[in-house]
Parts: sequence; structure tokens; C-alpha cells
Amino acid sequence: MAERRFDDRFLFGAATAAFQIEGANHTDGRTDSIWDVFCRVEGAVINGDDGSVACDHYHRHDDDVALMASLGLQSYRFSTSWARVQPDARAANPKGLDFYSRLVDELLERDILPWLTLYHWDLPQTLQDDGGWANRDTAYRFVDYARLVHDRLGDRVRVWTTLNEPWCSAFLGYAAGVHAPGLQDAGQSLAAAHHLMLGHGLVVQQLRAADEELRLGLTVNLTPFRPADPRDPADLEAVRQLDGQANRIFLDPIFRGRYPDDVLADVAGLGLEDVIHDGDLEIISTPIDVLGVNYYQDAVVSGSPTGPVTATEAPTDRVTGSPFPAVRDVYPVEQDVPRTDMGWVISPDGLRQLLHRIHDEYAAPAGTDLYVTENGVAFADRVAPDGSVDDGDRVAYLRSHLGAVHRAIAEGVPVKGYFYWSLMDNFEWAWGYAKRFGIVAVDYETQRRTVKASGWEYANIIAARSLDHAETAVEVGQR
Ligand code: PNW
Repeated sequence: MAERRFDDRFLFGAATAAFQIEGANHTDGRTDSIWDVFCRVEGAVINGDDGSVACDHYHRHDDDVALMASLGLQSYRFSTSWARVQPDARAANPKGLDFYSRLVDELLERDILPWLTLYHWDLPQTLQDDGGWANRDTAYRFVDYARLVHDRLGDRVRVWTTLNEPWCSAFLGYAAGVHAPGLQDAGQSLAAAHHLMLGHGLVVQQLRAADEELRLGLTVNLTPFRPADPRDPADLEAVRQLDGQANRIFLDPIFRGRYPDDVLADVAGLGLEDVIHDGDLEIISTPIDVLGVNYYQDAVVSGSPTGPVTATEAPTDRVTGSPFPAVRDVYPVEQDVPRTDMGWVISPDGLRQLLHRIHDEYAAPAGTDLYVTENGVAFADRVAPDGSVDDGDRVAYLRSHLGAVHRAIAEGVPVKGYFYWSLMDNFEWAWGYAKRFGIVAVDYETQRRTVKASGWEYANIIAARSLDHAETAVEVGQR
């Protein structure tokens, strides 16, 4: 087999998000976000964990950037915290902006491309008190915040993504209630989805007008759904509904300037059409330069009951709802494949197929560059007595998914880069610190960071720009 090399322009990185790593949530003027408040809700987060300390990255950013450099990362995808930059969504907080400015300088000093996400789920609580993303005004407030960050960092940060995973913000937050703000209201979830995209489009227009050289876009999490039986119309109907409410409800407005007719029909009566104003879809479909795809798993579904249906696993016994606001007769089908510590199925070929579809149907016609902005896995770590972490299962996950990206490229899909989620173990939302996604282990008692075997493997791949590297380029644990 030919060597699986990545060309010189392919970008290798790792990702994090502000709330999941920074801690220092009431330091230097930062105020509560919806996640600070949600963490105080009984049963919302496993073990009552919260983000007050997390990985203490706010105080350890310099060491963390040095760690990134030791792994040879070419880019670091991070998010800025709205409540740190603009406490209570009011005046700019110079100390909050200073923190991100130092971080960006440290990255640039080490030749690491800063890839900035403006919204990774931590809305200032004061905006939630006024309805959050279900309130149209939040989209305009998002522009004010984006402008503050851009005014300070725009001279050095060239790649800006507006939203991380609007599906999670809208539907896990407002319909399922497993994420902040913890609501279970289908109508609000659809309004939130629309206003998130409106905010995205407004910010793209604002930043484009400020500097036409910026690379602008957003990141969506996409889930491929496959029918249990491709000849069974009921199974195909289940796929249509889920694909509509997970994937096309975002992709079509952004790339085609309209909601899919079948999705509008499915959600009729839930108020989506009432919140769409004239001109909104033109704003939402403002051309973007980059589309980030986050991929974790795919799913097989059926339109007929398939035996005992296991409900979505929730971290605590708190009662949660469906993240799909309007599906009927949709049943998950057990796949006989290995699963991660999140219970998610491991399906690297799903990533290859997804990249083909997104390229063919959306990115290529729009001339938008495609990146994998998250892909990664939670496994319970086995720490050896000498402190090393031999996470061979994560090594296999990383290699198989990078292999899927490589194959997609070889088959003609020009994927421009890959970010592993996550650089380090961190606050995994409703799962608190119980789930570990990092290629770097974090000891939450001491804040000691230890590069896992997967981290050294990634360093090897990056150094060789190849999946078929000589294992010894970077000795595991020898740095
Ligand atoms: C993403 N789902 O979240 C986020 O961008 C990260 O912040 C997060 O830590 C990571 O993936 C791992 O979970 C998701 O239920 C959370 O389908 C839940 C889902 C998907 C993505």
C-alpha cells in the first residue's frame, strides 16, 4: 500500500473550549455564564462537578502552549469566554481581553496558528435571564461581543469561527435539557437554532466588513444516520427526519439560504416560521470560507420498534427529553461494534462518508474549505505506576479516524486539516470530570499534565506528516 502522507498544507491541531479548561470563573471580572448556573442545578452535572477550577488553564496557559509546541501542533482551536470578555454582556473587560491577547502572542511565538471560536456554549447568564438564544436580541448582542474580541485580536488572529455546534446549543440546551440552560421546550429550541444562525451570519458580515482578509466560518456537529434496512420505507423515513433535524436544519440555511421544506413540515406548529423575519436567510447564508465538521459517531435507525429501546443515557437520574423537536416513529438500532466510554459507537468510515457528502452537497458548490474541527474519544485511562498513560485504544481511534480523513482526501475530498478533541482531559459538560478525551492527561488534584501514548503518537504522525511514520521519530514518553 502507498504511504499515507498528508501534504504540506494540511493542518494538524488540537481543540479545547473556554469553559471546559480555563477555571478562574470569577477572577479578573468574569461573571456567570449559563454553564456556571447550570452546574448549580441539583443533578445537572455528575458528582456536582463545575468549571470553577477545571484545568486551571487561565493560570497555566504558558505551560500549556509549551506543551502544544512539544507535540508539534500546527494549530490550536480554542474559544473565548463571552462572560470574561464582556461580563454580564455589558462593558468590555480589559483583563479578560488581556488574557486572550497573551495566549495568542504565546501561540504565535511558537508558530502555532490560533483558530478562534467565539461561542462554545458559555452565554452570559444575564442574557439567559432575558430568554437567551430564544430571544432574537441575543443575536445582535453576539455581534457586539464579536466586535470587542475582533478589535483586540483581529490584528493577529486570522481564522474566526462564530459558533461551535449550534445543534448542541439549541437542542441539547433547550429541548433535551441535558445542557445549559436545561430547558425542555421544542418551540424555544427551534427559535434558539434560528437565532444562533442569525447571530452567526451577522458576525460574519461584521467581521468581513472590518477585514476582508479574515478566514470566517463556523463549526457544526454532524451525525450520519443509516437505515437499518435500505429497502424499508419506514427506515428511510426515520433517517429523513433525523438527518433533517440534526444536519440539514443548519446546513441548508447556511449554504442554500433556506430551510428544507420537509423539515419545515415536520416542525410545523412549533413556531419556527414565526421567528423567521424577512431577510434573515440572506444574512444566515452569507458566504463563509471555512466549514468545521465535528464528528464523533454515526447511527443506525429504524422506523419500526426494534426490540427494547435504550433511552439516551443521561449522566444522572435527572429526567431529560429528546433533542429532536419533532420526530415520529424513530427507533435506534443497536450496532454490534465497539463503543467508547461515552457509549458512542466507533465508526471511522462514517467520517469518510460524511466528508464526501458534505463536500459534494455543500462545501464544494460554495467554494468553502472543509476542516475536521473535532474528533476524539473518551476512554477510561489506565495510569501506570510510573505515571505514564498507555491509551492504546485512543491511539487506534486516532489512527483509524485520521486514516478515514486520508482516504477521503485520496478519493478527492480536499479536507484541509484535522483537530483532535481534546488537547487535554477537561470538563465534559454534564459528565463533569468523569470522562477523559485528552491526548494529555490532567491530574485534577495537582494539575499535573502527562502526555498520553496517544499524544506521542499524534506528535509522531505530525512530525512525519504521515500515518506510516517510523515509530521512533518521537519516542513514547521520552520527551
Ligand atoms: C462536542 N451529542 O460536544 C463539543 O464541541 C465538546 O465541547 C465536547 O467536549 C465534545 O464534543 C465531546 O463530547 C458534543 O450528544 C456533545 O451528540 C454531545 C454530542 C455531540 C457533541
